[in-house]
Amino acid sequence: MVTRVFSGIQPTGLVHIGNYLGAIKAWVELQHRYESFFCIVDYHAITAPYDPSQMQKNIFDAAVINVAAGLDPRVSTIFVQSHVPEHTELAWLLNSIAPMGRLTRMTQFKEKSRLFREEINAGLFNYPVLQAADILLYKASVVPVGEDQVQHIELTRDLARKFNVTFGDTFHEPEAHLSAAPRIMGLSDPDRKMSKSIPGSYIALADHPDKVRQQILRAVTDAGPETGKPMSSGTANLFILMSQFSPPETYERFRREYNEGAIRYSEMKRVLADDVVDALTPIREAAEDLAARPDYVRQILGDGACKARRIAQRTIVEVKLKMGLL
Ligand code: AQP
Repeated sequence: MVTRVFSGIQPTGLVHIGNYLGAIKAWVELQHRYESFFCIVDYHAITAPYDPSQMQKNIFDAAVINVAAGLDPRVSTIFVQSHVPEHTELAWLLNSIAPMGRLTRMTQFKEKSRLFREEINAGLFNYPVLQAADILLYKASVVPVGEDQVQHIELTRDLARKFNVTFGDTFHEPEAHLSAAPRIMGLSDPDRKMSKSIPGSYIALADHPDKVRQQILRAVTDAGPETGKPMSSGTANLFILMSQFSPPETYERFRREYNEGAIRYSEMKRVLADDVVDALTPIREAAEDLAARPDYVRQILGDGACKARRIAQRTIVEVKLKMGLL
């Protein structure tokens, strides 16, 4: 049996370094080891308030930036969720075995319900079931995601197990694959995760170098290390970014200075900003080239949907047969 990788990204705004370090970087590595499916999950994106006139642009931009970051359409299947209708079909079938109580306890549902108090919809509540369908449709066993998604992958495992027990062996129980930096915090508020929907919290992969520098220089830290006190979340976040973007000797030098109480955050930020700019420049340039070839980008998504759909249709027939619907 081939090992398959599945993961997704919402077209909800500018893709940022949190998405990159938590998920996309691992996708780029794993695509050369396993059969890989990467999905722009537009049906997930409509569960929160959004601007319909921006949706197609967001989908296009998400495709561009992911390919620019290294997803290779020659080895990976890259497609848009709503182009493969079997995603919602399987989600409905899985809804019939998904426990209501469990969905009520999902952290993301609780957080987003607080955020969009006036707009809590059934789609937001059922979001994790659609996510389980996304993964199980391809019988994926490896799901590279950020830490915020682990609870949803656990639900996916449980739904796979329950389906297998109830209707006969069908699905793998997929595993979340976490990167070395699975939770990047916001730069303006390091107690909340970096998010597309929180302006000031993120650095977008396509940001201009001046903006990248400005965002890092403004990042919240603390007045300086205090003996006996744990490192503040803002400083810890900068060290995580440094561990990912800077050479090891740079990271070690600033850690030593922090331990000795001699660190100058302004200097640390300047060095980190240069290293982030160096890492992001090739991605931004590749994205500019790709954006100038919209037909090529649409062809990647069209080919991806055709390939994904062939597999998705096979799974749906198998599931419906097992559930007595065929
Ligand atoms: N801050 C983060 N640190 C590490 N990983 C992250 N991911 C998201 N934020 C971080 C991971 O990126 C992948 C794609 O995320 P998504 O677009 O599907 O959803 P999200 O978690 O809702 O991302 P945002 O940026 O926070 O979007 P909004 O503001 O629209 O809610 C996922 O694997 C996710 O874990």
